[in-house]
Amino acid sequence: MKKDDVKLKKNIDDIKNIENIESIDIVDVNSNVPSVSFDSFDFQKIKPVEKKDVIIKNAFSAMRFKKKLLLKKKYKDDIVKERHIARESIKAFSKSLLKNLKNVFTSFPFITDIDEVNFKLLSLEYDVDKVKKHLGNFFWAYKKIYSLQKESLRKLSRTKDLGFINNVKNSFIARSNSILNQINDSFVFLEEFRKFLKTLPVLKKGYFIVSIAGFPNVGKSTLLKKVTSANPEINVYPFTTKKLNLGLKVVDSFKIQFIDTPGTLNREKSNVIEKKAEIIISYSDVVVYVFDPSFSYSFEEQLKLFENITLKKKKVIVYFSKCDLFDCKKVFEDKISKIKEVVKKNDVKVSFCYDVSCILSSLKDFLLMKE
Ligand SMILES: Nc1nc2c(ncn2[C@@H]2O[C@H](COP(=O)(O)OP(=O)(O)O)[C@@H](O)[C@H]2O)c(=O)[nH]1
Ligand SMILES: [Mg+2]
Repeated sequence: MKKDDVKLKKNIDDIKNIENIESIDIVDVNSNVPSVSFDSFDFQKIKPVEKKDVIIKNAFSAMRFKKKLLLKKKYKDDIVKERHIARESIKAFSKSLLKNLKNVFTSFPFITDIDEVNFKLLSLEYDVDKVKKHLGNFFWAYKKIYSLQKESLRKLSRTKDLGFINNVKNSFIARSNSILNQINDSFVFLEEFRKFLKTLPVLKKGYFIVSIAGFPNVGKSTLLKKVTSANPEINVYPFTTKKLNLGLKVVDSFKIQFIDTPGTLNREKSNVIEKKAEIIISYSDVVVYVFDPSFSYSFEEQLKLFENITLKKKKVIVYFSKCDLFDCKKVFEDKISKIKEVVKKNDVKVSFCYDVSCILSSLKDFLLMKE
């Protein structure tokens, strides 16, 4: 961790401690097969980043509400009344702002707390230093508004000057607004980043990673659905899976997380979606490679991608999909020898399956092999 990272993290931790914010809740899974040595941060739990104008609007309503209550009270004289109302208004306004700002930097994961798989995935699309800068901006605004509030309340502790009282209150509001204006870009950036984080798989410690790979539309998401209780998007259009869908399954004593990778094409220069699939495959204990007998991608193309995947030296289950529509054994009769040639050439362990029960029993065999 760089020096300023440590400082920022410490600052954020301090704030969490001071204000009794619940610490980040990480799924803890005990397992006898710890193939993954990390838990993912639960990206689904990050709270939405409200728009700056909404945060200001909320602060104004909190202030008005407070004022309404205070106006009903009796006061010794007008000065005491105005001073009290101004002080309480500042408190209500800043409390609302600070709560919203704090929500942001305490609900996002600290970048260095993100597991390495997801760190690599997010680095494909985001400049990590930029993310840190934007998160830091929220922390900066929090500190600024907090001290501005203290300073304003101090100024109002004894004064008897009505004009001064109003000035201090109005200038507090204007300066808070201007602080938030300075970080306007960070509101927009972090909300977009949050939506992106939601597409990352929440990996579980102690679970084997089994990725499902193959061309778009071959039936990867359908297979994930058949094997686990996950509910991925299934569509006739390729590239439906932009998200990395994850499904959990316990097979005897083996805890497995299946990850449905985005459609991988066979290009020399891969795009972000394909790079995501590559990262997941490189962390997989086993890869299920789906061959589609409808050949909307030719057998040769599918074989080439299969060959690329065998270069990663993972154990592979070759799964022939859509066998309810096609007589897969017949369709692949003269092709399976080509697949076997690739297997032999790259010296990988492979099992051939036409249904889900074969996939599960092959997985057990492969995972036992590992131990
Ligand atoms: N009949 C049949 N259709 C399938 C099967 N697997 C996938 N499909 C269909 O093929 C299309 C693409 O499937 P999908 O799982 O989204 O493919 P992905 O892009 O590889 O995830 C969808 O219309 C599915 O309903 C299968 O085993 N049998
Ligand atoms: Mg899919």
